Amino acid sequence: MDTIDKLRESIVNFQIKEVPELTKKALEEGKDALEILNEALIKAMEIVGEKFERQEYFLPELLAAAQSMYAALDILKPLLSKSGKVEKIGKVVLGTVKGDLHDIGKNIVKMMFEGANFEVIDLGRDVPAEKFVEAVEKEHPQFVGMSALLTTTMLQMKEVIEKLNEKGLKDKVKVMVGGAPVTEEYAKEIGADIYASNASEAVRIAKEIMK
Ligand code: B1M
Repeated sequence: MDTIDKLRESIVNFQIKEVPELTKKALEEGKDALEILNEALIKAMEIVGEKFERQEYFLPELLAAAQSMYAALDILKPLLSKSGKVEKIGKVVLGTVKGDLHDIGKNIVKMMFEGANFEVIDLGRDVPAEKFVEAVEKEHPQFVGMSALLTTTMLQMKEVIEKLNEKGLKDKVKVMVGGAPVTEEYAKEIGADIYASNASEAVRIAKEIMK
């Protein structure tokens, strides 16, 4: 078992005390921060989700695993969002939609955007449609990004787009959507401009648009 495997296991088993040490060890061994994120942290949360579905894990375990993941993410954050002093290449308003408390994916998207030199206005989680619209009005971003992890809350994305339309703002900003239940098809159906299945893809597409 290499260090990445051990780190993944320690997140799945919420051994939060071991997590910082293993994360630092993986970095010392020369593992790339992005590789650690994808192979240990994100994979661990997939396994945790499967255990929840099989009713091996319940809410407290989900939460403990999420806390363990954050213990690793805190160490990786400066490496993932390291941005030079060069001018920002664009602005993104980002949040998890109303009714949804899942913010790990949104926070990873934020870090990756910051790492690519975008300015990110983070609205947090459980963000009502009006707040997204207000932020677009005030901040004039090139992108508004919404994350949803529940099949029930992804419907909120449509509401935000409708409200942007009502205010005549829809053509002034590119709407980006993502999160586990969201699909390219759904994005098209609700009139979103961009669908991204993961954080790296989200940033790659945004950078292409800014060119
Ligand atoms: Co919950 N949860 N959860 N949960 N949870 C899921 C999502 C679930 C799939 C688990 C399962 O049943 N297998 C299920 C949803 C079922 C459904 O709707 N289809 C579920 C449920 C049911 C619930 C509750 C309803 C449980 C209950 O109370 N009975 C409850 C809801 C609370 C609420 O939101 N109102 C709940 C609560 C929680 C916790 C609070 C305990 C915790 C969240 C802690 C936190 O986020 N701070 C939690 C967790 C941890 C999970 C799982 C296990 C892991 C989610 C995660 O962080 N994944 C999850 C299982 C799963 O997803 N398989 C589950 C890692 C993260 C990096 O991935 O967020 O997908 P993800 O982000 C990716 C991409 O999707 C993409 O990039 C990211 C990185 O590459 N991406 C974007 C995300 N947003 C993007 C935006 C973009 C572009 C790309 O553009 C803007």
